[in-house]
Amino acid sequence: MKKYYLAVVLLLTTVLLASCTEMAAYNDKEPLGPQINYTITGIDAGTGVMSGTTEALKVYGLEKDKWQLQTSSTAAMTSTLGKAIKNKQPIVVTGWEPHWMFTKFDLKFLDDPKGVFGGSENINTIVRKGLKKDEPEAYKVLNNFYWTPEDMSDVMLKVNDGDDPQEAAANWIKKNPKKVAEWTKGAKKVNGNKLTMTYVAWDSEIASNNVVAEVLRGIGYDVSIQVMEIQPMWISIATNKADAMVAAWLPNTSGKLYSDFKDDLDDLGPNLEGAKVGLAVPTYMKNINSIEDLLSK
Ligand code: PBE
Repeated sequence: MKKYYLAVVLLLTTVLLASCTEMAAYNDKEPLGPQINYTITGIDAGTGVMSGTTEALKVYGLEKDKWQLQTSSTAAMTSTLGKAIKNKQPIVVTGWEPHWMFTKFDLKFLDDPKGVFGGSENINTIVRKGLKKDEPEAYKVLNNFYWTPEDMSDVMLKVNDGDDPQEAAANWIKKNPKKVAEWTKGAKKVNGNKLTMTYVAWDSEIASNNVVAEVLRGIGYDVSIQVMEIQPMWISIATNKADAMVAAWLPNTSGKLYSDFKDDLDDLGPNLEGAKVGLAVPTYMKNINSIEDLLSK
């Protein structure tokens, strides 16, 4: 009987030790690839940052070097990132800004000398053809909507801290009456006209979409917001199934979808400037500064 217990204890210790070595902190004396199984932690398939990363794997020769991209979701990616950072472990993620991951964690974008992810981006507001004629007041507000990365981050952080998105949006509106007054300037009140906005459940778009929807409700619209995947979101506007979206990352990240659908949309231009997309790592990975540094050499 005793022997049996001893065997169990030994087995458990081995399992524990094995999981400990797997959870090792980042070692900058060793190549990075083997430490993280040559894996970049990604988000939902079909997004611009995922296509960009797939392209980067080819362009930088990372694919040949065994690197791969793991598909998941924003929530799973940020949770894995948070755990890695807590234990100073190595990790490479698909990153973008504005996002609270850059506010909550010490992260840096990796240099992209081959320009796969492009530079600074805008987020544009896109509405369906005919909205200007059918709902001129909503069109005015959507056309005027413009805020800064800091504004968007404010709302995102509140939601990340547990606020309900609609409530976080309403609070931001209360605190920023001047900005909101500029967006609603010249827009007349309406009486419960229906409006549909579509969005993808990225933290950035949960913030922008809820703020714009609340502002439109403020002038009397009955706004429904519908969450969907990225491609259906673009199709919903191009086929007049929905009225507006505020989530077009251009020119690069949503560039392919934009060129596919641009003839069937009304592009109202940037609602935010200074967004960015790329690969990111925690700052304690001091010797990893460029996508090229991922290569084993
Ligand atoms: N994102 C957030 C999106 C656009 C907004 C960077 C995850 C994408 O990659 O398509």
